[in-house]
Amino acid sequence: MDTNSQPPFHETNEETPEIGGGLPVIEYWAEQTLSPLGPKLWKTLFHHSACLSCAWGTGGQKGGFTNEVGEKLQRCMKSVEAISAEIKPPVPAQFFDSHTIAELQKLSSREADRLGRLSFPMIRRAGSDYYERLNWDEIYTIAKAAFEKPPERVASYSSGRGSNEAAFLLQLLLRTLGSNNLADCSDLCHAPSTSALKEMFGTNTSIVSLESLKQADCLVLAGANSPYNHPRLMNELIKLRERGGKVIVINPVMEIGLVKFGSPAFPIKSLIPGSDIASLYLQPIPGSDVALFVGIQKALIEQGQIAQAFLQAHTEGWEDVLKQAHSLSWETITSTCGVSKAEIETAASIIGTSKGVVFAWAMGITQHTNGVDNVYSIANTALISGQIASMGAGIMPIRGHSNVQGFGSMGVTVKLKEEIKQALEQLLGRSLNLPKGYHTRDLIEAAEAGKVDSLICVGGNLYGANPDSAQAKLALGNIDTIIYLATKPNIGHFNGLAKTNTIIIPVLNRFENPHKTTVESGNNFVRLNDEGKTHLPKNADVISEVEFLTELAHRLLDEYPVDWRKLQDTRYVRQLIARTIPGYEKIADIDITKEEFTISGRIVTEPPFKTPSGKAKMFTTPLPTLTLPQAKDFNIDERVNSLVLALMTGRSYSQHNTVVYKIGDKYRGMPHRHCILINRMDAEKIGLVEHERVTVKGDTDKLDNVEVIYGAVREGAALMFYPEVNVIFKARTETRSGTPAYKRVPVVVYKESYD
Ligand SMILES: Nc1nc2c(c(=O)[nH]1)N[C@H]1C(S)=C(S)[C@@H](COP(=O)(O)OP(=O)(O)OC[C@H]3O[C@@H](n4cnc5c(=O)[nH]c(N)nc54)[C@H](O)[C@@H]3O)O[C@H]1N2
Ligand SMILES: Nc1nc2c(c(=O)[nH]1)N[C@H]1C(S)=C(S)[C@@H](COP(=O)(O)OP(=O)(O)OC[C@H]3O[C@@H](n4cnc5c(=O)[nH]c(N)nc54)[C@H](O)[C@@H]3O)O[C@H]1N2
Ligand code: SF4
Ligand SMILES: [Mo]
Repeated sequence: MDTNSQPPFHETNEETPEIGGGLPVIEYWAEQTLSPLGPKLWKTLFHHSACLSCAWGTGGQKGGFTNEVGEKLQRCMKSVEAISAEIKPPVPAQFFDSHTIAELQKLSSREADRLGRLSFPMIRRAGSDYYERLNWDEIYTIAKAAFEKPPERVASYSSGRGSNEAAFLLQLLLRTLGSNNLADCSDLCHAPSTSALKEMFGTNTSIVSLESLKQADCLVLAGANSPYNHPRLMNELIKLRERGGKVIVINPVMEIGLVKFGSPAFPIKSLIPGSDIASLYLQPIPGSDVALFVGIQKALIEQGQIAQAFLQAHTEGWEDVLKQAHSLSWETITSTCGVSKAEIETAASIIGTSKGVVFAWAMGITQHTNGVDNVYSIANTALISGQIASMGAGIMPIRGHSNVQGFGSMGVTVKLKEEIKQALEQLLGRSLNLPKGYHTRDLIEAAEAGKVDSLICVGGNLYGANPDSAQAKLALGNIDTIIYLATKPNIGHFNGLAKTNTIIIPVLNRFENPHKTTVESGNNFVRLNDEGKTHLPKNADVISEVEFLTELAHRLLDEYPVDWRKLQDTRYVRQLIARTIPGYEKIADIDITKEEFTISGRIVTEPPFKTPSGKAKMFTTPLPTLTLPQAKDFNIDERVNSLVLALMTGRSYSQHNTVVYKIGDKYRGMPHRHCILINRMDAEKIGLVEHERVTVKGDTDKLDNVEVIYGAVREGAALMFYPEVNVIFKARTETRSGTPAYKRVPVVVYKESYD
């Protein structure tokens, strides 16, 4: 660390390693390579398809280990983790005959995933204690009847692992039926980024390419735990530091891998000693990033680092944004964000004096009731400093699932782009005046109110991903028919049961499909996945997502507006995509040229922006009022010694969203999932010592017997893992995007038995 103003929040426990990444990563590769599944794993790694795991993106036609700019050895252990889970043997057929629903409901996320691959369709009928095998005739009969219900009462939910082709077909099917209820996991994730970027820049995604990032000499990384969730971004940070650049990390938790990271991509200089990552590490109060960024803006003004000419030429609304930063007092700013003026000034002077700054962020920014304001405030900072729209500078939301962005581009969203709407209208030969549509939270609420009859889930775990698990269960239980398309069993299949019929359709994944598919990375690069073969035994009764969706559509709509069965050949889907989806023109030739491409109109290396006026639109960002309830508001006995904290909920080292691979998180010193990471000072306030067991209570439920772990988290805040923690709190959402405030959950912590 090359800052002297280190805040006092960095004490970790004795179990925590000194660097992120490092040798354990290599040990994991070795362990997996030597396991019985090792040969299959390596075959899959070399298959020409995109990495399953995160949206940073690699693989595709250039081979499993090459990224879009041709660099080799671009594959991290998270991709191994994801593949290893997918190449597991099938769940034995007799397993479901011999385990009741009640037994299945007791499985943890990890146990459910470890059962193996799903390899035949199943149904759980109303009142039955079991999932039983089902034949395709009956599946389509039930599914057809379900989706013939009034269009406003049918819906879909999707998760970003499927292909662009499946996503396109899903939205075409729903919209042809007259439904706009296309809920998607992005509603729980980057929807605030999409919303803010669309308004400010006229585009929904990152405007920085990987090539451009490589020219930056400063990266601001806010609310992203990249060593865990986008590990190859760490290589870019290491290279940036090596060329003399600076990294500013903004995160209430001092994540060890953001301080020092040992990367296997640089085996000698980095892997064991570790490379310095953060030049400056700021630890704001959870949910206060707007105040911190307004503080940076204020310091930029005071340091004379405002790009006045740029603002005048290329932006609108800048006067009010500058006025806000100017007029807010330092006292208000620093007391809201909990970061000192000196540190904020240091951040501003790094940003003001760097040649190219990229501002990147993830869930620590979006999952708040003011997530959209958070994104505005980051983009305002980029604009004010003129650090945008040139090579090496700009704004870069770091996306989640490996094809979540592709789902959005294909129109799987309740906020359909005007261009896509018009193209669909042409295809349908009628106007598409669809109702508002349910995003994920609206879907849960509507289902709870009995307004949804039928739901198709293309991947994901709607039950496990939502806050207030009891509400999610109840809501899903009000839906007549739910059809889950999935590769692996998860807790949602057992707890998210429909009222009448719950059907699980086992699907092929990206490297097994009998046809080619495509996906889009967070850096706007489209990759082509070759055909593949499944390792599942010959008698496995699995289907591709594309085949299921087109067959269902054919049975519902015959040949309107397209010959659906013909679309089982995905080349035709790509032709439709080329005609319908802005920026995707090049997909029309991809089957012939094999040329993967950057979507046109996304990357901005010089103004104008993509808004109608060509100017970026700036918005002022009110500072949040970050109060917490009092212990008595949680209805606990006042004699109990307790502490109210702002709980951040997120991912451990070895999990992918709701799917847990390993129970511990060694880099945070958390030995299992039933831990709360808190600051020692907070623990001592109520007489706790490390490893003691406490109760953590939210506004819906509590978890008992939670182990206290001391961590480098700032005072007043704490961290726990989802999906388990989702039982204890209700959704408070960002109103413009519907995204739940997973990163600032008010909880009370106490010991159950006090005399
Ligand atoms: N291996 C792996 N890779 C993944 C995933 C996975 O589960 N496993 N999930 C994928 C998906 S869908 C997503 S969305 C991404 C998620 O990637 P991330 O966004 O990196 O994941 P999170 O664990 O949610 O945590 C984000 C970080 O935000 C910090 N944080 C919490 N509150 C605040 C705040 O108020 N302000 C700031 N500045 N920081 C805060 C937390 O301390 C944490 O370090 O990763 C994707 N990649
Ligand atoms: N408390 C809390 N809750 C959160 C978050 C948080 O940070 N804190 N993060 C939120 C975020 S960012 C997200 S994105 C959501 C994630 O929510 P989801 O996307 O709904 O959940 P996943 O756990 O990614 O879904 C995993 C399942 O997808 C299925 N699957 C995997 N591959 C395929 C495939 O190729 N095809 C099909 N059809 N199915 C497949 C498997 O059955 C697997 O069990 O969770 C959200 N929930
Ligand atoms: S960083 Fe993401 S895309 Fe790259 S190999 Fe790792 S999980 Fe896959
Ligand atoms: Mo996500």
